[in-house]
Amino acid sequence: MLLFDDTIAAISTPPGRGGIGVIRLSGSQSTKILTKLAPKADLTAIQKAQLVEIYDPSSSFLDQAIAVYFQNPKSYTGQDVVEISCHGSPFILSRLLGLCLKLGARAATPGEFTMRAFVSGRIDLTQAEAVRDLIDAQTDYQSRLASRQLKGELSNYLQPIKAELLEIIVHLESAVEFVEENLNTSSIETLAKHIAGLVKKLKRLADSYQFGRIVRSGVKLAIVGRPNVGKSSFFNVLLQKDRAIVTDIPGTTRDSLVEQASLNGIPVHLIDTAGIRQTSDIIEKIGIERSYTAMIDADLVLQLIDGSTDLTYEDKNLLTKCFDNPVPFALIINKADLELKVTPEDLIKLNPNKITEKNIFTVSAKTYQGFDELQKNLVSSFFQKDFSSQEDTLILDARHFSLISNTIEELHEGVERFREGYSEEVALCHLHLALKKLGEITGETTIEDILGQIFATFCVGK
Ligand SMILES: Nc1nc2c(ncn2[C@@H]2O[C@H](COP(=O)(O)OP(=O)(O)OP(=O)(O)O)[C@@H](O)[C@H]2O)c(=O)[nH]1
Ligand SMILES: [Mg+2]
Repeated sequence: MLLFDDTIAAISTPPGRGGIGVIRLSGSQSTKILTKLAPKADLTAIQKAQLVEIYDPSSSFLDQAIAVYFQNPKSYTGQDVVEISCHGSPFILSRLLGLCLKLGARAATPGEFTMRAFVSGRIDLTQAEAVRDLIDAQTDYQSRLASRQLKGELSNYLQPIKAELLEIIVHLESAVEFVEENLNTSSIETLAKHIAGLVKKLKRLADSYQFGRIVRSGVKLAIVGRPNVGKSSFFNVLLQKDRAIVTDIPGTTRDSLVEQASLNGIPVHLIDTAGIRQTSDIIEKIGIERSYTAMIDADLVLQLIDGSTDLTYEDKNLLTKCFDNPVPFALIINKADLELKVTPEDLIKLNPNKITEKNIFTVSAKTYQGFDELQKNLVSSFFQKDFSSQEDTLILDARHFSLISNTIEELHEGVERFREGYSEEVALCHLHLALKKLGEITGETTIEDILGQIFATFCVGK
């Protein structure tokens, strides 16, 4: 077990000037350090903000600050914690931190406060990871999911599964102990059914990772099409700023442009590309090569079509490339403010196996019509289930996904060994492993190396 008998200190607010800057201390020396810095601090004022005068013990008055003392175990880390909110001058903050270190604290490493919270049992590992995700969240949806996990949503989902698995194991262990013969076929099938129920719940979680991964790291969306169909105009609408140059001259965009945006709370990396056509212009040719590369690298390709004119050879040629590309695609009929010459039905007819109503959107980058629908449905239309509109528990973390997949494998293995007539000990071993893997998600069973890796991804002071 990790032991934390030293006191750590860090500046918990971001670098640079600010209205307020916070120094945080955690450990048994926290109050001693506070009284050395602020001799008049009242240590009986627990969890109460108090105005204190901070002195450099060897010289002079430093700043007026608000100090709060959280007595253990009722603190973020479960230890004595002191937070000093002083004026947000980088100079004062670094001087104050220097004094804390001189008075016996050690500089905290990234995530060390949260690691202490985990080790003292204040939060489990999924909640600790949620703290990091909440700080890193860049969209409203990401932050909502992180706060749900912080409240223990994933742990609560897993808890009954773990309890049930433990019950199965205990039952089997006692059967092994007291019954001489192997389990009979009907008992094995009852067990298999029971385990299949657990696997179903775990599989639902594992399946949600396909979407969760995207919520966490974002989707790469490549906007492609022949020249002048309105790719750059469409890109600008999604970005909500006039980023790409738009003109009525075909071949305006020469090089791929990448910008970050958010679609219904999901982060997206939008790529505007050069219009694809036959050309002898060397610069344009290089740009078009990049458009093809963007199509291959993307998570989702959006082929824009100018709905106000008939489909051209170039449109159809590019469509064939979309069919052959392993990346999923959607077709956007643009310029819907004009009379439409291309309808979704026309496109579906071209290849009903590959084009369905689900992957066609009709919009106007001029009047913005159709964009609400597109924002709402574009990303989720590529997943079996619309996770974004539900309050379902999602997994976003590769670590959780891998442990849940391992658990499912061990459960399958266990049942198979029983069916194949192996000794109960062998089959039970897989069920124990399954339980261990589940425990690793919340941190009940874990090893220090993994903790080090997880907390290293945090910021200092958290
Ligand atoms: N009426 C109408 N015109 C549009 C719409 N979207 C784009 N346009 C016009 O179509 C022309 C081409 O738009 P762009 O956004 O530059 O097209 P592009 O596909 O990026 O073109 P390239 O960069 O040349 O490949 C411009 O004159 C736009 O104003 C739309 O929804 N409706
Ligand atoms: Mg363009």
